[in-house]
Amino acid sequence: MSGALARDAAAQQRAALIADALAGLSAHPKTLPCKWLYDAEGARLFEEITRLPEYYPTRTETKILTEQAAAIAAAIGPGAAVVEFGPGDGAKGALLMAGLQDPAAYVPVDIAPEWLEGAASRVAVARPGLPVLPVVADFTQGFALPKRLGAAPRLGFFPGSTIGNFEPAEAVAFLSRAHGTLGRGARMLLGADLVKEAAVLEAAYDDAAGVTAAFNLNLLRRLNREAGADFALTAFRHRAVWNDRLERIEMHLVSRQAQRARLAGREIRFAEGETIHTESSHKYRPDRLAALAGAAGWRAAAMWTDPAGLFSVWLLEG
Ligand code: AVI
Repeated sequence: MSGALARDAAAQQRAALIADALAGLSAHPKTLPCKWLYDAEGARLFEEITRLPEYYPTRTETKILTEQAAAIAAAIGPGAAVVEFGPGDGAKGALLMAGLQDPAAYVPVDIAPEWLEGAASRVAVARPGLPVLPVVADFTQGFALPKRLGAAPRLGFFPGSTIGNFEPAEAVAFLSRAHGTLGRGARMLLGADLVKEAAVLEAAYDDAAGVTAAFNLNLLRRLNREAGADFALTAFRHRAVWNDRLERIEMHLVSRQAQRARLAGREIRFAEGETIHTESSHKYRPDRLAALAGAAGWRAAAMWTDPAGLFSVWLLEG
């Protein structure tokens, strides 16, 4: 990206952050979209979270992909063109691609080109000679696939239980849009975290080392830096709570006291104990996940899990 284009993109991003923050912080209850958790520091903290002893999803999904690699490859068959939605550091993409029979191509899709470079080179190392065709696009929206894929059977790959960060209706919309992007006859390999005891879930989202707390509070630091806000970081604390009715973990920032903050020239008031809801991480029961996929036009063809039943990896057919 040229310097001018990068500055334009940064200005647009900042305007969108301010608009979301003003809307979310004037709502009742207050809320902020979780996508804003991922500035450079947020992305770094999230990587650290994935290695925490309490945060089982990454480790468990990786174990399923490793131990079930042969079964997954057999179910997918030869020649697949794999389209990964938001590849992160590419570790899971590399793992999947290494096990597949004769894949046709790997297509990592992300709005942030810097993420794509890392993922692309990781997969290139895992599978030398494989065409790697990165696409810069917002993967939550429709986008065009590279023409070079030709008629190769398409496999979407959406690991990490990122599907859980969507509201269920948004998850259906995403899965159905992905279906449209991948085309008729496509399949999708999807990672989804499963419902389990509240204590295990709450520990995973409120670790003893305080990394998840730092990840959540970093959102206020970002608003101070990019949205002209003046939040006092020590005046808020992190809370992770299991919402049993909605079967989701919620992350909140709790105001320790009655206070006011300014953001983009506007005043925002907080009562003592009032919260900003910053993220939901929905957990699924297998039947609910199958129904959600079904509502988006997919049929569950196979599901792999770990012996403790913590996490699930699904093969969906279009
Ligand atoms: C990215 N996403 C799947 C993570 C999750 O588990 O919902 C984000 C996260 N938030 C706190 N810890 C991890």
